[in-house]
Formats: sequence, C-alpha cells, structure tokens
Amino acid sequence: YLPDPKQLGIVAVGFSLGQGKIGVDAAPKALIEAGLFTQLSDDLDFTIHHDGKVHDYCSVIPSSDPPLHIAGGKAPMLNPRTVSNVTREISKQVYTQAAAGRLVLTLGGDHSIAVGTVSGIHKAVTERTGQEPYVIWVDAHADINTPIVSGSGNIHGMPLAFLTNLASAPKEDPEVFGWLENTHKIDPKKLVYIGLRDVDKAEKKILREHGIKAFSMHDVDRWGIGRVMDMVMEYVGNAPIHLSFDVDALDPLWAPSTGTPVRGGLTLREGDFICECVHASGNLVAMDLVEVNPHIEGEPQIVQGLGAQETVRAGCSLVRCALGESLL
Ligand code: 5AB
Ligand code: MN
Ligand code: MN
Ligand code: MN
Repeated sequence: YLPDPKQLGIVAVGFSLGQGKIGVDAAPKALIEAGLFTQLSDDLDFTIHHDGKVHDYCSVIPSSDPPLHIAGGKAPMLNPRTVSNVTREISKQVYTQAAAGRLVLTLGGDHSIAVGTVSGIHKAVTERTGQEPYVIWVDAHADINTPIVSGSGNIHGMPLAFLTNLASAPKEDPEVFGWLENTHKIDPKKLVYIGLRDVDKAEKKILREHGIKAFSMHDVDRWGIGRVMDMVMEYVGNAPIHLSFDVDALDPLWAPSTGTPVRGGLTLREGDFICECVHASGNLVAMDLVEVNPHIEGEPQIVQGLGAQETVRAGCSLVRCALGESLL
C-alpha cells in the first residue's frame, strides 16, 4: 500500500487555540490565496480532493472552556476541551482522506492540530498495511511536554506527549483527549526530529529516557543537512512517512511570521531539501504545514509587510518540494 501518487486530499484547518496568538488560523486562506492549490494541480498534476472550506474552528469555541488544573502541574492546560474536540474532528477527516487512498496534506493552524492528523493517519495506514508509519517532526521545538511538565499550558507544545501515550486523558477531565484510542497512538521509537534548538528541560529528559531519535541544529551544523537526511532515511527504512513541518524550524530570516520564532534555524533550502528527501523515498503518506501566522510581521529588520508574504511563500515551497516539485 501507498496512496495513489497523484490523488491529494487536503484538510484546511483555521485553528489557533493551541496557543495564545491570533492569526495562525488565517494561514490556510493565505496559503491558498498565494496560489498553493493551483501550483499543486497545474504544475505538479495533482487531483485535489478538498471540501472547499477552511474549517473555522475558532468560531466554534464552546461557551465555557476554563483552564484545566492538573495535579502537580506547573501551568493549567489552556482551551483543553476545545483543542480536544477540534482535533477529534480533524482526526476523522484525515482518516477518511487517507482511507480513500489519498496522500493527505493538512494546512494549519497551530501544531496542536497534529493530535488529529497523526492519529488519523496512524489508524488509516496501519489498517490498510499492517505497517506503522514513522513521523518526521521538523521543528525548533520538541512539542512533547506532558500537561504536568508544560511551563506554558499551551497544547501546541504537547501534541507528541498525547500521541506517544506519555500523557493520557487527565483524570481531572477524562474527556480531554479521551477519544484517543490505541489505534491512534505512535511508538516513540517511530518518531524522528529534525531542527531542534529550543527544547525544554523536562522534554530533554523525555527524549533521553525514551531513546527518541533527534537531529538538532547542532547535528545539522556538524554533519550538514545531506548526511543528516541520510541518517534520518536510514532510521525510517522503507516505512510509510508522515511529515509534520512546523515553519518555525526555518530560521526567522526565511519564516519570520510565526508565533514562537527561534534564531539559528534551517535555511529555506535546507527545509526544502528535507522535503525533497522525503519525497524521494516514495513513502510519504501525509504532510502537515503548521504555525504560519500571517498576522505577525516578524523582526524589525524585515521590510514592513514582507514578513508574512515571505513566510507564506516559504510554506508553499516546502509543500511543493515534499510533493515532488524538484524532480527533473
Ligand atoms: B510549537 C514551549 N516548549 O511548551 C511550550 O510552535 C514552546 O508547535 C512550544 O513547536 C512551541 O510552550 C510549540 C515553550
Ligand atoms: Mn511545533
Ligand atoms: Mn515550533
Ligand atoms: Mn511555533
């Protein structure tokens, strides 16, 4: 099993409540207006399956979703029921697209939406093939805080804790992520990071204790992106791949318009190269592009008004590279 290489299911998710800044919910519209769909259909010959909607989950906030205090936790989980309900919907949509044999592209939204995308893909792909997909997580951050160790309470910093079962539905409110079943969850050994440079202390401990494969910016500097990708692809072998790309993995010079920028990141070419290598494996089953925030201008040295446009352009480039643009 691999998805039909030219059938692309797209899920567009305007969602920002996994973190505190407005604007990341405007990314799908900005990416589409920048011509992404036309590039994929006209230039790369994909047949696009999309319901024509940007799911605006920010306007369906339940009337009451107070912060959830967790026993022993540093900070309460923010918007817990909303994020749980929204990701459950995303999980179903992504599952349906993948079960129809399509490659699935999800446009976020903040990175909390990956609870939906990774779970939906994991279930669909294991059902179809008996083979568990690997997750390649390209990010400045590890996004594996449990609700107990998170210092911010923002769920976009926690998706991998729930997906790997390091955190389960909190007993203070078991409905929060209570919908995640075993068929949705991933083995931490089937996760590999690229681009890390801002990892919380408790997250470092988790990575060490669970032997999670990670290539930080230090590794990119030491080995170069070419050898890093050789090592990543060797680790992943011939398994199906879910690529979850947080645009903040790129240096703010290329992607200034994002909620939690960290200097010292990947160049746009290195980001594109990662995507090209994943494409070349022939094993890509899903991609997420998250954390583009067109409402954030970026650092002062960036020409006014260009920050958002440049970040959106970078996002389109990453997607096109993962979907085969660079093949001659
Ligand atoms: B992103 C931080 N680790 O938990 C936390 O952008 C940042 O999806 C999380 O990678 C960044 O709040 C989440 C400090
Ligand atoms: Mn992230
Ligand atoms: Mn990040
Ligand atoms: Mn971020």
